[in-house]
Amino acid sequence: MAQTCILIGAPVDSGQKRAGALMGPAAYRVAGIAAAIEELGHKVIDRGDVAIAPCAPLPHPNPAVHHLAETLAWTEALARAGEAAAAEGMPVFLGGDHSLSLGSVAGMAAHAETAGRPLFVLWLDAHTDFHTPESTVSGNLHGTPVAYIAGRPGFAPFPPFPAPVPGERIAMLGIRSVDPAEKSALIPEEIEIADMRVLDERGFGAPLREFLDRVRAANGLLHVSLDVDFLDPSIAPAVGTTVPGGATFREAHLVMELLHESGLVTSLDLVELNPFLDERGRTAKLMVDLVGSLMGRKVFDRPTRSF
Ligand code: 4U7
Ligand code: MN
Ligand code: MN
Ligand code: MN
Repeated sequence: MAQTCILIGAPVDSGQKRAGALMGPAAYRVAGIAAAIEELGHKVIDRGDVAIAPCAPLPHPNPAVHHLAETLAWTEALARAGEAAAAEGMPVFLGGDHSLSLGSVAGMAAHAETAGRPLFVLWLDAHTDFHTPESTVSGNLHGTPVAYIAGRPGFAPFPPFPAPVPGERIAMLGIRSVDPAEKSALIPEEIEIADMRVLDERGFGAPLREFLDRVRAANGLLHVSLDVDFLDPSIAPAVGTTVPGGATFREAHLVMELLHESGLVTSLDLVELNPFLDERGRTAKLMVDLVGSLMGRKVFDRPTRSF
């Protein structure tokens, strides 16, 4: 089915300390993201980059937390831009570090409330991003969005998350780095975590299909958040937080192909690309290629003889 994709540039880099993530939206455009989607028969509207005004510093009881005011401003601006875009088509957020999902998913949650449909979230990441600003040791707020989305306390001065997403509606794939404070907070949660140990044994297809069946049964909206570090660093070096043992080229494409076949995805984040760390644009190009699979590129247009 032809869709309208709304590209929203989110040059956010306040959620971590390494410079370069703000070049992400430009790198996706240079790598041809619009053409890759249009060539599959969809319409693309590029809304350009969202911007924030200069911010006065905002202190936090956890002294490690940095760039709180900027991250708060991005959250509000992206929630607004995302909610407006969701009424017109499928928002695709071009990051920017993962703190942008504090805003993108807040916008999708507000949209889901208006639509009267439950929001589901698929987190494709090496990390669980389940810190709160109070629990983070690094102070990097790109490690917090899932806790915000799930409605964990400890997010002042952020606005309360609109309609927190219950754990049963969140799934994580690719996990292989979890801090102690995140682990203990995740224990009582119903969040489905397919870590790499599980995926090595079961593959990516089966756990993903189970989650997609639940989304379909609930007539849910599905937000997918794709962190570059979900991928193995050998194929995707342009990220500040590389963790060995990630998804391979084919595993990642399979995930995207299954998502396409499900027809369920209603919004997407592309996060954590740091073009300054890339090798001749290969990571940006791979991410665009994965978007192609998510939007319906396949080897054959009809089912081939089954094996
Ligand atoms: B990303 C970390 F300590 N947990 O809090 C932290 F390991 O968006 C990493 O998934 C967070 O890349 C990674 O800083 C955030 C660390
Ligand atoms: Mn992340
Ligand atoms: Mn990560
Ligand atoms: Mn990262």
